[in-house]
Amino acid sequence: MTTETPLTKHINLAQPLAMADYVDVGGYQSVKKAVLQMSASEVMAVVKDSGLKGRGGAGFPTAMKWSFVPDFEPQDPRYSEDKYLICNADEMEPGTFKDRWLLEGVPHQLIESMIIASYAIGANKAFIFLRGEYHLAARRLQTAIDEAYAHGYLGSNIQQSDYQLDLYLHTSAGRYICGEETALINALEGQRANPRAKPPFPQVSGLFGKPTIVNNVETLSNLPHIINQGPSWFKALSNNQDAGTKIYGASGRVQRPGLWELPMGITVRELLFKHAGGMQPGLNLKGFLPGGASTDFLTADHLDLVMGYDEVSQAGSRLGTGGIIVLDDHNCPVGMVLNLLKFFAQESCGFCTPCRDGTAWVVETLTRIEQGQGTKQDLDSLHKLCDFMWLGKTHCALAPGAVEPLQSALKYFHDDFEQHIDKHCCPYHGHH
Ligand code: L3W
Repeated sequence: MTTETPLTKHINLAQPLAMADYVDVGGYQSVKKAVLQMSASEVMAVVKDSGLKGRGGAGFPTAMKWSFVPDFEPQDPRYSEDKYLICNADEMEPGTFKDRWLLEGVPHQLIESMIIASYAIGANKAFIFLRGEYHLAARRLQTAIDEAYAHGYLGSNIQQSDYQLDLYLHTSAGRYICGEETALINALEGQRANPRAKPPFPQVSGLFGKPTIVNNVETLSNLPHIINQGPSWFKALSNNQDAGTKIYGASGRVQRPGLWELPMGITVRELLFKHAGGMQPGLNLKGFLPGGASTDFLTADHLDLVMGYDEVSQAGSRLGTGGIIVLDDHNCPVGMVLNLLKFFAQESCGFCTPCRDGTAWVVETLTRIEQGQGTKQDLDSLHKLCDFMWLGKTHCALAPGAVEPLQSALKYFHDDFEQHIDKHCCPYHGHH
């Protein structure tokens, strides 16, 4: 356990560190160490030992993902073909603002991180796929990229090594689904942002059909610190078996909504009551989504839950992005789920029927219930729709993600749904 905050200690939202100041606090040291003193496979081995897992929502082990990039023999014609690294900065999960903090506050850290990752996987071209609305981040990233080229950290012969990397900033056209890695790749190619079928996974056939690694901003931002300070240091940062820190967040009617870099594996209670200051006066915690809108609700019975990948999954939800969305006892759970499902319905790419029509049916049904015109059959329909939209029946994870808050609300807040139907109105109406 630790109080170290490697990812965020150099954040300055008013004016991020320029190259000279960033180098003064140890910035880009990891690049020199990696490209001048380590082989790509040594970098990969250090990251593997660190236990770093993806921070975008899925928690997939980072070095394992990298290891799927094919290592062609020199005589193979594919040996000299491009490989790509893409930073997924298309942050659009409701309740999730952690990457924006890193992008606006310490853009050089991301560039440094992307050089390390690109070197490890043998990529000479890398892209930042940035949420379209993140205008300030776009300006600050481009300034930092230009500085990195000017100081020999990007381009050819990085720091007099024979390693070359070009880094491009691409701004998204603005759909939630553009953050799904294969839809992102389609968007970057200039195609419509529908997800692709997996397999093949992007690690084997991604951008322009070439091996491609897509990693989240927060995941990548750990790399310089892992290279500089080693896997044991990284593992010791956490409270549980997951290594490192996590940027957790809290939104909803807590005293101090915000973002905090904390040891991986702190409890929900510590996050919501110590850091977010507890509930606003007169309100009680009724439930929460642990990591964005596409996770299952948990309740006040889960306050001692550890916010780690396995622990939250065992409780029936997912750590997701670690951005907790809080539901209080004066807010209508049906209204909250309706609001979330409207988002998913709007953001469905429309490619597969369960998602395109399922999310729309759920919105129609929930609207009826919220307005006091619902029936018991509507509740049965919602349960059936959860089944129709579940994993394995859809083209990608969007609809199953939308099902998570819905199915868990039906489970934990069943009485609230019943009351809307029995009383022919929203019982919370006027109590906000
Ligand atoms: C090779 C296999 N690679 C998995 C790789 C895969 C990907 C990574 C995770 O969605 C979740 C989603 C949202 N061989 C592999 C493999 N991989 N199996 O591992 O893959 P996966 O399928 O578990 O998840 P995903 O499709 O990447 C991510 C949830 O995150 N979410 C949303 C987050 C949104 C943001 C944002 O807006 N910034 O973070 C929150 O919980 O619902 O379930 O790279 O290639 N056999």
